Amino acid sequence: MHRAEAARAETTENQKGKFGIVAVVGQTNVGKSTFLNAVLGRKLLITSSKPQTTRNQIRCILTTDRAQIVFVDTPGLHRPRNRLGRHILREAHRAHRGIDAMLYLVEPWGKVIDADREAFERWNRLEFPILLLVNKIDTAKGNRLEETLLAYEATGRFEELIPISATRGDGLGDALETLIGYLPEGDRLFPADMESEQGETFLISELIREKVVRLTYQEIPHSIAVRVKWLRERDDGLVEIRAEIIVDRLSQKGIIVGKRGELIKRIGTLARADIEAMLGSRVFLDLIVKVDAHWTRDEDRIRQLTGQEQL
Ligand SMILES: Nc1nc2c(ncn2[C@@H]2O[C@H](COP(=O)(O)OP(=O)(O)OP(=O)(O)O)[C@@H](O)[C@H]2O)c(=O)[nH]1
Ligand SMILES: [Mg+2]
Repeated sequence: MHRAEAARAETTENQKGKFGIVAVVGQTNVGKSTFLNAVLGRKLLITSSKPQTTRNQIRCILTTDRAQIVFVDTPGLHRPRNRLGRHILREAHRAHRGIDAMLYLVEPWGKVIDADREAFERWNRLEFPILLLVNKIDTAKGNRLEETLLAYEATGRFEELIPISATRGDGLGDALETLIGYLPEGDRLFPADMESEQGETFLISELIREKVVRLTYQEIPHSIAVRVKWLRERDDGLVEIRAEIIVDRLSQKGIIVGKRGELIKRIGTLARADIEAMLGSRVFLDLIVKVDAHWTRDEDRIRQLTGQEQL
């Protein structure tokens, strides 16, 4: 029987749906957020080629005719170099609590990397199934994919090992179907059209942060935060947004503004396009850069500026 037919047959046989909370975990930059955007069919999470793009646990909801899955995107595992890094890592480790399954993402490295071995050593008695997704198979040369699958299988940690490419969309249906098979039966907890547990202002601040992270280098992506100061819908439908890009040091302000204000203008144009797509209305975005000296070293400021309840 064709896979889709089999799935349909199973749905009619088994009327009770599946419900589960699933954490998406792995080293920084392996493509966790890209994978989730692809599965959700919508850009809810920010992504970039720089490490430590995701800073919080972020919950997104996928509802199909067979299942409702609450995916928890997590910050990537990494060796923290400062207080902000340690805060981000703590967020990642919190993701083990109260979940029904875990998707662990790796790249086709050809072996189990040391950082993953260290992560597995921390897992003592995990009471949920873990599925390995080998992402970025479009980049795998020679036998790298097979070697990766064999090496991770040999750790004995995974119920399933599935090759995917989040950017090309390869293997995503397979990954989802296999995952649903491991979820407990249960009723939906959320309305079918609810896609995110995050507030609008958090999503907007993330879209702006994504542009800064993508357009800057070295320490800048790790030194900024974005805060939406206010948001107002005018009678003619235009949404006015005032947001601050917060930097750690005065010297970073000039870099973000750029020569003759060119960089901040580019950040604003790109962010506005994404925010308009998300809100479905025209947006006027006013961005200002503000210095909050050494916020990345102050635990309270870190919590406030990376938090999801900003307004
Ligand atoms: N070639 C290729 N690149 C990918 C694929 N999936 C993700 N990427 C790229 O990998 C980079 C990191 O993607 P993210 O989704 O931000 O990675 P992440 O794991 O969420 O990173 P953190 O949030 O820092 O932990 C981006 O440049 C993506 O475009 C893939 O299947 N193939
Ligand atoms: Mg991410």
